[in-house]
Amino acid sequence: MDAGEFRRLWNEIAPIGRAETGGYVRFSWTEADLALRAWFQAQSERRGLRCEEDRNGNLYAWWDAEKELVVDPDAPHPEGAILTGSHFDSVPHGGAYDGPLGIVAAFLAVDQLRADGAKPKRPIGIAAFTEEEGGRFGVPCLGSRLMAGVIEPNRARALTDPGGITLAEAMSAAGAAPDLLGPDPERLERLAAFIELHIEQGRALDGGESAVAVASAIWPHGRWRVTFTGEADHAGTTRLPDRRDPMLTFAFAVLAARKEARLAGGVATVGRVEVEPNATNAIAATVTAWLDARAPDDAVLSEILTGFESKVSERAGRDGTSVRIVPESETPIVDFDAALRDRIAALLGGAPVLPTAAGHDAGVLSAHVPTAMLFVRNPTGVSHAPGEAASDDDCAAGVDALAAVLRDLAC
Ligand code: HGY
Ligand code: MN
Ligand code: MN
Repeated sequence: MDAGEFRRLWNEIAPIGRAETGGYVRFSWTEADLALRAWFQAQSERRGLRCEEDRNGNLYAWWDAEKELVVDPDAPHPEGAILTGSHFDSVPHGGAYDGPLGIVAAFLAVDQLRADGAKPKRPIGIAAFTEEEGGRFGVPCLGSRLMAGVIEPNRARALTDPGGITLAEAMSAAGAAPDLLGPDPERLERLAAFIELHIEQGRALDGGESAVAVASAIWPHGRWRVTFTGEADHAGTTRLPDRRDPMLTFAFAVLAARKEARLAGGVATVGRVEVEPNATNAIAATVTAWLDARAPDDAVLSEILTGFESKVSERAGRDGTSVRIVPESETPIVDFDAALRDRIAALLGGAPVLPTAAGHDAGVLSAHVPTAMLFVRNPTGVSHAPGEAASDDDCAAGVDALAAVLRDLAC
């Protein structure tokens, strides 16, 4: 793949959802998302691919309409389809590549296969999964979790964004049908494999020979909503001994999360907080914070949470406040399909094999379909922030790798 060809297609979506910060604000079912969905459909049509949207709002572009591929239009292909793709949505002011790189690379990989005269023996699909980051409605990989039946549709419909709009309202406003949300086992059964290309969210490849790596595993991880409740009062006239200030317990909790993670060998982050009434001259009534914790294995993750809960409860007792910890999403360790992993690493000339602490739709699907991930070198290692970067040459190398994998699996 020529780096210039990558850049030309990449530039078609680069301006969509870009903020003053240089980061991206691409939340599901917003104007930016609808523009990206329209772009996806246009790319499908431009290539004569069959574009469809599933009951959960995930998009697909299928290379299966050509006569030699269609065994029976109403029946699944006997050998199953090969699906690739990723997601468009971002965290607030996230990087350009996390998600969209896997979709743009997929369209270019299909172009490359066609230019080479490849004739797939089974359908090849490109997916754009909705709400992978959970940046708007709070639950990550929402589109793939709904498809896999791991989140209850009514809970999903009622999820709200920071402005109080429910997923159902946002979908209806965008012309989608929230009543259809739900498991899609038939669609999963039609898949023989899912391959997600993604920017590396770290610097393991930086300075090395290879621009592309293969994923081995996804760390177990989760997010918990922590509500600290105290007693609202005057910032000036309330004596210190009389205060029940939830901000104190919150501040302790942020430090406790970091300490428990460091001691146990994992990571923990509090990057989002809401305060009520959020007034300069009033002691807060409540503080709501979100804990993101991840670890190399389930036991370490559990150790972090157990330590966090006990330390914070003890501190709340001293502060005269109360604390409620509610899990919003928990993802067990994902070990990608070993045979597929090794087949791809060999195909790519012995590409490095790396674990990741980032969650992906591939992680959700791996419980139902043989799944693999390709990582493209990120020289800054930064992700979920404007500094996320990848060179056009490395992105083009990612396209070449994805095309080789699709050729190997489908042609
Ligand atoms: O948060 C994650 O790990 C992923 O980027 N959605
Ligand atoms: Mn991400
Ligand atoms: Mn991602």
